[in-house]
Amino acid sequence: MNARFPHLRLRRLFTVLLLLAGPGALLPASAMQGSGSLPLPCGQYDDGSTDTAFGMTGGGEIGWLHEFDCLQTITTVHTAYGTAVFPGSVTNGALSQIAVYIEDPPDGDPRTGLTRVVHATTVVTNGDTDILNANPLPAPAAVDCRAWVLASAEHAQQEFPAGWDSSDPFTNSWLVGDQATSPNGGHLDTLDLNNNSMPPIKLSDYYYHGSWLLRAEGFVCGGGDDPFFSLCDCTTSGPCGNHGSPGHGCGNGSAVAGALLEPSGTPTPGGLTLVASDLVPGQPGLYIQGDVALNGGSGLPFGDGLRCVGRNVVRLEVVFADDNGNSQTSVDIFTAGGVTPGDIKYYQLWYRDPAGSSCGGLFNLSNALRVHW
Ligand SMILES: [Ca+2]
Ligand SMILES: [Ca+2]
Repeated sequence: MNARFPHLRLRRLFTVLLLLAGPGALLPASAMQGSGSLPLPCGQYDDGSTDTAFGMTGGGEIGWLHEFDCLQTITTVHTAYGTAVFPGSVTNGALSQIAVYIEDPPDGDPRTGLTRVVHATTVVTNGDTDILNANPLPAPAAVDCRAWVLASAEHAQQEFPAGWDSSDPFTNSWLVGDQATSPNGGHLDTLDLNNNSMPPIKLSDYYYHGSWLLRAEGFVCGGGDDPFFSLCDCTTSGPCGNHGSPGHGCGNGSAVAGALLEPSGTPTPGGLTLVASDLVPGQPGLYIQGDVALNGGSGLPFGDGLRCVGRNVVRLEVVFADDNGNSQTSVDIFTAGGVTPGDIKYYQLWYRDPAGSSCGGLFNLSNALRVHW
């Protein structure tokens, strides 16, 4: 069922999985009909209660993954640890990782094509209670409606941190793990999931149908959320250490805070103005529109800043900053951008910085703005 694993490995994995379950807690496949009828909110597959849990026989760090296809931007990941039906399945305070990935091409298989776009470390909290702990991400992940979300926990032998809900027969839940005796020493490589002693495995391949207590929260694709969302700030990613203030682009020669792009008005024909501040006085800037946020909303180094906006880029307008380093658009963005109501577009300002350029790139960029028209 998985040609990538040599036979021995597969047998061992299979054995590991069978031994993993909480003592006596596994349901046979025939008992897994589930309710299956209640529509769940976007970003959630579980019903809030675990029925068993998984861990690795030798201990190490185990990670559990879901794919979500309904969130434009993910801001928070929720997970529970262990299971209420098996006390002692996890240790509070143990290291836990949270990660969000985009997949290209999005084929529903996390063994290929994943790029980690957001990562955080936390600790196991409220173990064995089924309480879903909220982990706000250090930066919102713009995932364009397809993303993989992972949570992990380090654990000892005879512990089972990955809480499993088999009430609903969900079939795309995955596990990955690095065992304590592996070359990585039981530390899960979340950047390259295949670089672990147990690369990603799909639970339904082993006849376990269900989901993790693992949820994602953010801005729903095509939903009635706040039409404006700021992303791609430069608080930790200045190309030469010129990090900006929260919400701003990277520091420039005139403002260490970096340029700030904000909306004014409403996303309607003739109703939206883009407003920028903390620019370089007297210098020109180009307002641009794109269809996607680059690198999952974290941007890519470009000049002294980050390029955040891509695909079908439209040059909206060149505006010179005033003596105070401010500028704003005067064109009708709806028309200039060729927008259709319902579109999601991304905006950014790309401006010159010829005198005091922090990194010598002579140009810089603001944060980006997502607008749901
Ligand atoms: Ca349940
Ligand atoms: Ca893939």
